[in-house]
Amino acid sequence: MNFPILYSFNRCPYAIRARMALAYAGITCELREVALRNKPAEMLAISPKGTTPVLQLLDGQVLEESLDIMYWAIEQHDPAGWQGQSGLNSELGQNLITANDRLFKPYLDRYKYAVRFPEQPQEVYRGQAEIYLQNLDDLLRSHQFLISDLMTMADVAIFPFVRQFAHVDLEWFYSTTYKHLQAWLTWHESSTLFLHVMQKRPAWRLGQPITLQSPLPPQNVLVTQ
Ligand SMILES: N[C@@H](CCC(=O)N[C@@H](CS)C(=O)NCC(=O)O)C(=O)O
Repeated sequence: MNFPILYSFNRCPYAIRARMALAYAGITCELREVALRNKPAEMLAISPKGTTPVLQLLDGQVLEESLDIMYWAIEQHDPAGWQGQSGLNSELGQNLITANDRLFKPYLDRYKYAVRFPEQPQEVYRGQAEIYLQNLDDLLRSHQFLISDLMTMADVAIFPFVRQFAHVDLEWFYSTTYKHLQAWLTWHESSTLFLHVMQKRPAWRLGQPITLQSPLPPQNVLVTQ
């Protein structure tokens, strides 16, 4: 094996943030696109919990949480300072990511798959998620990105989830007063980095030719706005 292997699902927000961090950090990896309904035995053998993304490193170590993959990637190389000025443990960044993963994501799931949660109308779930979105919009009022005018890990870790939320009802999202959040989302969705990691790949099968995810060219890494 010449490259770390990433088991990934194209539109999974956790996998998107992992792929973005790897491409940003200049890491080439073998990309194995997974069909969630038919997970490859090779992935389940190294990560029985069966979620994407999973990264198998060259020394055999397995990272099976998207944030661990992001941390590992930017510890290897952090060309535009995603760790932020206060380092990896920027308290605000950490808190925002934790709130995204633990509070916002469950509401997002209920909003997106409201038919599976008939206890409340869809708008109720949307309203619960909006408390978090309002907080992001307030932060983006004062600077271009969540923590400052520079992009950090928090922006990348959170953006795929806001994207998923917006796409449930794009017309509604763009009709709201979250103007800063809308601009931030549009910026990320059209960024070279995002488009780079969203290239479609056929589902992986053992024995097929290897598909690589290449690093983002250095000239694109440093563009922040
Ligand atoms: N905590 C995990 C969550 C990953 C996750 O839940 N991924 C979803 C896809 S977006 C998944 O694989 N779900 C399993 C399934 O649908 O079978 C991480 O951060 O990597």
